[in-house]
Amino acid sequence: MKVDVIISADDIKEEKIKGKSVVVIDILRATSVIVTAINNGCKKVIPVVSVDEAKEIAHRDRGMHLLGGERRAVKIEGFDFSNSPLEYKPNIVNGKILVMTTTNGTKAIKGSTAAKNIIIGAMVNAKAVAKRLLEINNDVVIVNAGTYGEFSIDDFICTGYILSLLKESANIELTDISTTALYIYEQNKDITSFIKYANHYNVIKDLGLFEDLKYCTSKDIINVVPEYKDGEITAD
Ligand code: 3SL
Ligand code: MG
Repeated sequence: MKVDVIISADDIKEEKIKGKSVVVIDILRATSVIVTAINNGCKKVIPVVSVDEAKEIAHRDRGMHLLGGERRAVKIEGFDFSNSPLEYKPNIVNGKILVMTTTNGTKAIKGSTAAKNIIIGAMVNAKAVAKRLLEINNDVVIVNAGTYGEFSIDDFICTGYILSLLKESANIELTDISTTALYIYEQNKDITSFIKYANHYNVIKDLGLFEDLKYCTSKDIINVVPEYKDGEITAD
């Protein structure tokens, strides 16, 4: 099993992901939201790139749909929820469909459609993601959503954690960038010692969202592995 890494949504190339199993990671905060919502009973998540598309889908049946996401890290006007995973509680999401648009995360998911499978990963479900990848046993590309088209430390360290979990149970072939992600994780297993240097970590911190940061950097508190297929994210 070969594992490669793409560093931002803007760097996805079809030839790099075609036929591969992709894991999309945006721990701050889109994929942490998706994993949490699905774990809390959300029927499915529909990721879209634009605000207008999200509103158009949700307004087809406003009672069934929740509108969630962000622009510049804050709630979008007319939306029900922001991009804080802590808002997606069981009593809010159970049985509902979440239509979601975020700056980088939903863009990375929609940009990965040439892949064989698209798995939604975060720190909160990393162990479950690694287990699923071992079951699938296909070459993997870990797509980091990044931030505004740029490399983001937060997604990269989560990538390193997933690589460390894969390495524990399988003989994996690493590209140089995968080796770098693994190395950085191994030097910073507590996560925060390195993530604190990420620009986006400090954007969320400056907004006072300390609980979001604590939650999104928690390892393995959720067992579900959401998967994107035909425009929707669900879990078995
Ligand atoms: O870019 C994204 O997809 C978001 O997760 C960013 S934010 O953390 O909600 O600002
Ligand atoms: Mg992010």
